[in-house]
Amino acid sequence: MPGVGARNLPNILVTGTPGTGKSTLCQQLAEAHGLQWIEVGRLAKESGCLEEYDEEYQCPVLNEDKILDIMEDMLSEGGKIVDYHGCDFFPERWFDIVFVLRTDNTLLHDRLTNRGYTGKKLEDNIQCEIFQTILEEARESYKEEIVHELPSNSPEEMESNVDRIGLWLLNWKQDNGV
Ligand code: DAT
Repeated sequence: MPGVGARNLPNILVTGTPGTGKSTLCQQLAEAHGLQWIEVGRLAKESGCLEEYDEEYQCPVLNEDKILDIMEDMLSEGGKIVDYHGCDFFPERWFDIVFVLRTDNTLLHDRLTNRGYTGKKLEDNIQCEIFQTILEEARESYKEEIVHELPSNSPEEMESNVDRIGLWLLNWKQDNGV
């Protein structure tokens, strides 16, 4: 059976609170498997999808309609690994599997402090992880069976996540005759 929308390769969504390791994981997977890594934050910046600065949340507001238009053609090809700290505004049909990275609060606090986050921005992101906001968002937005929580506390867990997703990709290719 061909994949959803007859894609030749699947699309993978990697989501989670900032600092949980999305970029690190996606970069390794892209290099190992020839997937195209789409960093939504970077793409939004480069393609003029960031609007006025939100003083409260200390980040620019994303024009969701505009970025979705830009991503549509890319995603319909398949073979993409999408990296973003949110997941509820993407069309459900885009993704074959969704991974939500999770990190212990104290470790995350250190990672975000090293990144220069302070004050409300730092506290909001830690709260986001404590309340598993992104995991809930993913479970509400996609079929439960395609949403997987992955611990991302140590280099060993990162390696195991890379291996696990690589194996899933191999199985997908076999199942779809690629
Ligand atoms: P994100 O893209 O989710 O914001 P990142 O990949 O930039 O996160 O990682 C943030 C920092 O934390 C970076 O210095 C790498 C480190 N890191 C990420 N995942 C890790 C892990 N599983 N073990 C150890 N360090 C990790």
